[in-house]
Amino acid sequence: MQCRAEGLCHTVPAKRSRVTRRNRGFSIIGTITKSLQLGLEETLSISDPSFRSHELSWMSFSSFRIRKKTHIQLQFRPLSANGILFYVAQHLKAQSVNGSVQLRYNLGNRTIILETLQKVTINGSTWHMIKAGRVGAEGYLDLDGINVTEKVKAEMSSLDTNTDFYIGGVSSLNLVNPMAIANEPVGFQGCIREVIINNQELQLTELGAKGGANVGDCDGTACGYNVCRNRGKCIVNGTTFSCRCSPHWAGNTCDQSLYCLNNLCLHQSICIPDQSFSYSCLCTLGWEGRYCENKTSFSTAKFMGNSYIKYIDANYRMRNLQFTAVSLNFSTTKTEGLIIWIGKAQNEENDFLAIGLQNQSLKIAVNLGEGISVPMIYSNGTFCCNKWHHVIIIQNQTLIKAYLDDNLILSEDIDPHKKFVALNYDGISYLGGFEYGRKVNIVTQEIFKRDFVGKIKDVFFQDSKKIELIKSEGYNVYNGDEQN
Ligand SMILES: [Ca+2]
Ligand SMILES: [Ca+2]
Repeated sequence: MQCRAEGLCHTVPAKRSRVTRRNRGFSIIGTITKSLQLGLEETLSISDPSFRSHELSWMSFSSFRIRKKTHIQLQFRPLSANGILFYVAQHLKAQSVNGSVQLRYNLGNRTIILETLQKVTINGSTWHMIKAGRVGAEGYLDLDGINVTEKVKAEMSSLDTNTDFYIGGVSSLNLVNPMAIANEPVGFQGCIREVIINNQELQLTELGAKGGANVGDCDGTACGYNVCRNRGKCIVNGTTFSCRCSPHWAGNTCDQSLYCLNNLCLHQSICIPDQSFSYSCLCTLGWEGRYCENKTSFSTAKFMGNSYIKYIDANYRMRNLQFTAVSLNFSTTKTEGLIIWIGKAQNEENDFLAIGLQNQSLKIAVNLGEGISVPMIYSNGTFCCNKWHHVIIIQNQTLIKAYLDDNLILSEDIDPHKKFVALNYDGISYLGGFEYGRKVNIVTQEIFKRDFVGKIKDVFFQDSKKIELIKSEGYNVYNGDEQN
């Protein structure tokens, strides 16, 4: 077994994968093993799934939040003209109907159906790509680059689901809501690969799935779609595989950069392979230098882009979450950037209070509950040229006040009905950006465009004690004290 950089274990020989699975304690996954023994005696692991419509054939995955928006992208190679590709109740699905692709969803009042004009090839020779979803009530469906959209009068705009995500079929077809399908419910026949839901790719393997039945392997070998990463070539080797990696990549699945293989990055820094046949080290907070070999300390933090500080509020449990106050100084030369994000930032439902720059204006965004407030923008400031600015944000239930350089620039009640009054930030705040690989525009859902580049100092959070930035978690943050 070998582990990828992000810590996901990837088992090469299939027999061992069953042991791993048993250790994880999923019982329902046993059905996949059974079907594998039935369908593919030689190949024991699924590297690229295939589904059979004459049997109940499906894979399931733990769902995550898709309430406000749902974006599904997947590739499929059909062998029949009807079948469920993706299903989650109550009630959203992309399916293939008589060779067209349909997206159906129902937010509570009526079922909306989008259907492609073109038909898919059903002889199993062609991979098709679907991008489908909805934002609020407005849906779109794109098959191989040709788009259908549907504007809907939004009486309802959120999708509440409580089932798993199903791929290729559903565990019990009589549970499928009749509104969600065109004819009798039928599973998909053919292969499916690269399923991405709200920027999160599902691991379509027996280790990645939560449950499933009668799933086969598309090419019938341990190779298949993307088993070898970074354009490596997969070579079948009995029931296992090996990868012939393209230049500059190494490891069993070609997921390790050759440049980082013997890197000299010190003190838990992250090795980043470089275009120019080299690498650089992203230093943990408190270290600097080419290989992060020099210890550093500072009170002014300098953010380079690709930098962040994550501050944990040790007193979170004692806080009155109906009242939040944050104060800090910043300077920058850029027109865009996230300065601070108070909140967990794990999914779209999490509360947050955020400050950043957009188009050289100060932008403040707050979510105290299920609705994202309209971001508030103050545009009279000019933030440039490394000039220091002082900003204070105060949340008192739904009343948001902001001061810039001691002038009150904002005083707004974001919800006079006071439906949600507490900022449940889970004790977590980010300065300048998020963890490596978590892009600001994706995590913030385009509220902010990029990481902060500039300096931040004198951060006060909730009380009168200045935060010692250097003692937090962080990466790629440098000494920004004035003598530097
Ligand atoms: Ca395969
Ligand atoms: Ca809240």
